[in-house]
Amino acid sequence: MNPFHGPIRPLKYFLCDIILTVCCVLGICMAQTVPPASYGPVPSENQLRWQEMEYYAFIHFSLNTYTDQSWGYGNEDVNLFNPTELDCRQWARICKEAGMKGIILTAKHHCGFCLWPSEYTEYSVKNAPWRDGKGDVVREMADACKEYGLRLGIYLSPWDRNYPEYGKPEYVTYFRNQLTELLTKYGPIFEVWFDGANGGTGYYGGANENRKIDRTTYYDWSNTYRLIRKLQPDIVIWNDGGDRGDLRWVGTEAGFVGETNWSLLNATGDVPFNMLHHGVENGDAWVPGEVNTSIRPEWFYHPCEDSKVKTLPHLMDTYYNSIGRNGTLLLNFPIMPNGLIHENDEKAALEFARAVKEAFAINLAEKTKVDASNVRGNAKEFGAAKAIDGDKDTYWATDDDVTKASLTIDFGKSVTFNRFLAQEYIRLGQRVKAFTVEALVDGNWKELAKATTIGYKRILRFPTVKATQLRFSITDSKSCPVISNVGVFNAPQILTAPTIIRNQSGEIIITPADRESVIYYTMDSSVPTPDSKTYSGLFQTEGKVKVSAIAYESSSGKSSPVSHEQFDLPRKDWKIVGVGDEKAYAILDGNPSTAWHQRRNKKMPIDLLIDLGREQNLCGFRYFPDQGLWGPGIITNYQFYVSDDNVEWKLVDEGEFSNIKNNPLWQIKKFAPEKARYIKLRALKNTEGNNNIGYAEVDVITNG
Ligand code: FUL
Repeated sequence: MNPFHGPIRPLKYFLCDIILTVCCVLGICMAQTVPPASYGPVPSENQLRWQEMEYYAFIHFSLNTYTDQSWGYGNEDVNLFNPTELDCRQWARICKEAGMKGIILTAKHHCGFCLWPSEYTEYSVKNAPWRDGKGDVVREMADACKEYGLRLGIYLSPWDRNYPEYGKPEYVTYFRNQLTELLTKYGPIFEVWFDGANGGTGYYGGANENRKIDRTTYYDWSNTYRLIRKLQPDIVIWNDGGDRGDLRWVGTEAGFVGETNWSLLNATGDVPFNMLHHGVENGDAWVPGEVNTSIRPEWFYHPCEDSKVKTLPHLMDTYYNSIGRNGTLLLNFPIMPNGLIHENDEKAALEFARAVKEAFAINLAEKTKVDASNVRGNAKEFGAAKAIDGDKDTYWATDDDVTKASLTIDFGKSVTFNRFLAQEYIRLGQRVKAFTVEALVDGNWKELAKATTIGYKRILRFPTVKATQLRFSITDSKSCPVISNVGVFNAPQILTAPTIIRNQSGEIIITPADRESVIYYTMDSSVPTPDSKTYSGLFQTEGKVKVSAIAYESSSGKSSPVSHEQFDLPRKDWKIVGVGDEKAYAILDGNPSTAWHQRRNKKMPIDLLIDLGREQNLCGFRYFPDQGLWGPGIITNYQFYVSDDNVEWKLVDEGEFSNIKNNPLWQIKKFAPEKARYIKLRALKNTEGNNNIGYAEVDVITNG
């Protein structure tokens, strides 16, 4: 009887079936040993080369350096420019020692002053006393970069507050002529940087007026880009000025990109903040994020910031939140009036470089036993071992239909670690949408971290753990995952400086970042040590005070950097007048993370009126804008009034808070001394162009 209940087939057909089946199986295997096809947009060679640079410098230097301004108006005297010790080799040496791969120089900032002797304007180094008008900072920078093996980049501000024709088509020709000079006379340029700022007002050859342009059309970017790519085919274009370049701004100058960070955007259409910050998951163009931030609060040099250079913990956070989140890091050095980088900035940059090197010195994943839940076609060339072979051009990949897969690292013994690093092979696109990291501790899997995108590089931090195995599980991916590298590290702990605030009652509150450390503080400007006073809870102060504090960990004997804060008058008796909202006192609570907004139905100008309780000797004020990312209502143009009686008001200061939108720092304004009991901060304009005004803190500066 035929067991298959069908007609009996000749033996030769069975043989054919077997051969066919074997061929099919082999065929599938062979198809799967072909590398994965690319998925979605992929980087260009220029973008890849740029991404692999990871870390490079910004240099801010111009006439602002001599006027203590953030943005020059365009009428500053060229004679101010006379750096007596200018040495681009010092800048290059520091950048090189700091592990950077290039330098982007502000060849022209918004004030229009040119650091090279442009033949198209008189507003340049050629009319400055420096080197008798024969100097060229761009040339010296290019030579120094060459000597130190660094790549050179150029910042050329599209907004020019000096040029008389700014706003007319003639300026676009001028701008392109300048670009041509910069892109033809100084060797290879790796990146060109077009700042999007356009405050409108300026000197403009003496017109002193407000000039509005449409940033999406005025510069005719497509033709400008064509010119750039013709002159420098290997360049990448950064543009925040209304047209998609090769790279994108990440929506903040504070030094971080979103935890979810796609290197994609849509080639056309608006790019609101959330897209800049996170990219667009299904964007149709490869436009990766560059995190630009300064080593001090401001971009240009201000002597008052010599003590505000970012601390090691701050810079390490920046590292993890930029390079560790699929971004590059563009870290700025402001140049001093003498033409050098300040020693504090150098020290901070080198300390930062040492700490990064130390954190990633030993990859515990190297030479371990790795295994993957799925390997493309079971082929060795796509096996898990390719993710730990130190070769950026090999990768672990799965079969095409797999979007969830895990890779397990068996250390073969118990090891201690607190960092995990992963890299996708981005030549084939960015794919991973979600992943977890677990450790095998005492025979049980324990989740250490959960994250979303990977991209070129993702680094996760978690509390130190001791484990024998680590499991990296991709839980969602747009297409089969392609992982070129994984790493496991044990980074030394770095203590973060405590925060110090004084609340409205005059109480000092010191908070450590790490709850287990002890706080020591001083109030006489001396550096606190474990022999200083121990902070055991808030304490009352009167009058002006200075507080310095450290966090100290007795088990390791390590201390944090020192925090310093200086407080003017206590604000106990201050009253916010006429708003009828208790929440408004967030402005006076000393806490920079709480804010209050004026009602939106008010019309501009919008006033904030404060009764100081009694007459004070005023000589300035401070404004700290709402730090929120959404609709912070930051004041850009202001007037400041004082009064004895809340009836007669005197205008004592007015102006702009330059660059406050991108860099919402404390704004400090001084004016000629005035005795008064009432103050009024009048907002004339905000960053969003509406009538919502936000304040985190407002304070006064007094004489005596
Ligand atoms: C900003 C500018 O307005 C700042 O002055 C600085 O140059 C920074 C890098 O970009 O938008």
